[in-house]
Amino acid sequence: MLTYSPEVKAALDAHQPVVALETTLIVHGLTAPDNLRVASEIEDVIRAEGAVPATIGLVAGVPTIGLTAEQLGALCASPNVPKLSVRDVPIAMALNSHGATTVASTMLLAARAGIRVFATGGLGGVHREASTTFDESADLMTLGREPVAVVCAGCKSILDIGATLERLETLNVPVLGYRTRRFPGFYLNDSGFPLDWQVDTPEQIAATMRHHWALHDTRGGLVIANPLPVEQQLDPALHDRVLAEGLAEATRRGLRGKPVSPFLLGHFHAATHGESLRVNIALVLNNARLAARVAKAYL
Ligand code: PSU
Ligand code: MN
Repeated sequence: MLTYSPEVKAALDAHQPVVALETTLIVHGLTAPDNLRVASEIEDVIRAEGAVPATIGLVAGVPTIGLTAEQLGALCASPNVPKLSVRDVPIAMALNSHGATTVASTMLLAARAGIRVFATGGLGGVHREASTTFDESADLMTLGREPVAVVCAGCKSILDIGATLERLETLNVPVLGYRTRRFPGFYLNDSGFPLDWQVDTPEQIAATMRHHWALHDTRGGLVIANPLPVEQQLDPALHDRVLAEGLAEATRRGLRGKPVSPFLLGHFHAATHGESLRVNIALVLNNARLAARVAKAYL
């Protein structure tokens, strides 16, 4: 059902540390030509830490664990590559479609491949006005099910962060602040919401993973919340202004469902003249570095 790159297959067989990476972030969250360069920078950070990156996506209907540079290039170059959530994966397989995987569908495929650590930018979550639109990312449900630790900079600031944290609690998903007691706000170091738990080392994270899966028969994910250092964050005043404009514009356009997150990220990148792009790239690299250290500590 899954295809592996030779590098990832060899690493998994030899019980070496492997870090999963998603493709929606690359294909829909960033733009050409930055996206391909960033994809390889993320992989380089993981290799430099002594772990093996496994970028995940669908190539002509085949779920692929460890896309080659050529395969990633094809996903980035093909027009209209669908953003695949968990429920879309079997359909894309049946139709031999390319596909970019989200946090949710990357977790699903990573779990099937036996990969326990995954680095991304920000989680999906409960959208603002979800009480009328019901728009809650499948990332949350999937965190409740699939045994993968997701290293992220919190959830995207376009979301209802308080509601997202409440849902994670309901779903029994541990949320660990890495060297912080504040939930990070993606572009911002601090979302304004407190966390119950802080951990300070990859070993503490790995020990939590072991206990979680021992208690739950290897079911359910964990969130490792890894803030960008405050000096690298987006200027909070600029952030708040651009966010308000973007939300108003998304409403004006009547956007619903899958296009909402890519639209708002694109709006940020344009309205901040690339400053949010710099921050987005920095936080993903920061997460990749920590994820590699966690994968090594978990062995
Ligand atoms: N993090 C980023 N950029 C992104 C995403 C995460 O820095 O584009 C993607 C992830 O793939 C996440 C998705 O799963 O946004 C959430 O989309 P939605 O809200 O439609 O579930
Ligand atoms: Mn949605």
